[in-house]
Amino acid sequence: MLTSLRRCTLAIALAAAFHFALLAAPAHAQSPKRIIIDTDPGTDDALAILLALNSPEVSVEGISVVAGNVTADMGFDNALGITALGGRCDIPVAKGAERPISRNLVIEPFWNGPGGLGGAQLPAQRCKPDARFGPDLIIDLVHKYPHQITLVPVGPETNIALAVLKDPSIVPLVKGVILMGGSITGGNVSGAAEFNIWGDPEAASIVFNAGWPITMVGLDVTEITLVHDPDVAELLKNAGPEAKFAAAVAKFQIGLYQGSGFPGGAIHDALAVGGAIDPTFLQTRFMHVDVETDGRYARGQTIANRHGTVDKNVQVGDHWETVGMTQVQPNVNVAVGIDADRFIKFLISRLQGK
Ligand SMILES: [Ca+2]
Repeated sequence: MLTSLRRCTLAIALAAAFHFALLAAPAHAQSPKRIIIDTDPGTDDALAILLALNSPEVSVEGISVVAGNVTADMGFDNALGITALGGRCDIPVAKGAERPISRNLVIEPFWNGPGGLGGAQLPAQRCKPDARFGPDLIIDLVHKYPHQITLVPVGPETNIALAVLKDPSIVPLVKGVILMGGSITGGNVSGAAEFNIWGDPEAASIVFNAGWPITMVGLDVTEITLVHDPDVAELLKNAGPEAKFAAAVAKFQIGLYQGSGFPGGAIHDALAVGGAIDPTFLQTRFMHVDVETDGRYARGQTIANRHGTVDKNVQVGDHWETVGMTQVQPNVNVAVGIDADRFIKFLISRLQGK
């Protein structure tokens, strides 16, 4: 009895030591996680891209641009400028879908300001564009690095859905998807829906039902993770070109959101990249999430099933009766909590640039 107890204690101690060693190892000591950013830059997109470019834990293998916050043309030009600013013209940047799959395009000059970047000025230089169509770049890279690519969509899901429709064989070859979009506690473009999902709900439905591991970083966490004036001041200390640009974007976000009743500026997309870099920023819950594509009031809502069941009803004579419950399978890790202060400190330190 004592012997087996000692063995058990030793096993637990060894397991704990191993676990601690894993936790203690800096993330960048392991090989970088390969990511593709699918983006509509876009103010917060710009910060998300710069965060990734300044983070050794991830290797940005490609950037695909989608229409959303701004037109695909404007987003493409911005993406080529942001990668130039980050000194990373080795990264392929490809233009993708110019409109949603079956909806009119709605862009957001109100929320993204002049140039789609809140008036922040990019240097004049641009990287050379990749000639491929955005979804084709995604397909090529997933086949080049099977089981290694994490997709980080931070705009409407159009490019990702088109890639899945064109080549479904990529689905089991993708390591995971961590997307900015959705909400389970109310929307921002409507009472129900968040912009990226609302913009192309049919595409989002394809992505959510594809069968790959998904983490949804939605308004539930992005609206409580805000930058403030002292963060801008911190960025401007000994600022190089990247930090000056990031500070201008952050300042725009603060003004914009404070005008909407928030105590600081949201930087939504940066959280998806942050979650790819270090998943411990987020607390998640595995739930079944459906995307509303037919809604009268709820177009683009991401509807999470808290209990993992729906009622089972059968017809009895002229009416129906609930006779039990049917299980639904979870498909999405929903971010329900965030270590906001730690993330903002991390973000600002990385945006200080090289
Ligand atoms: Ca975006």
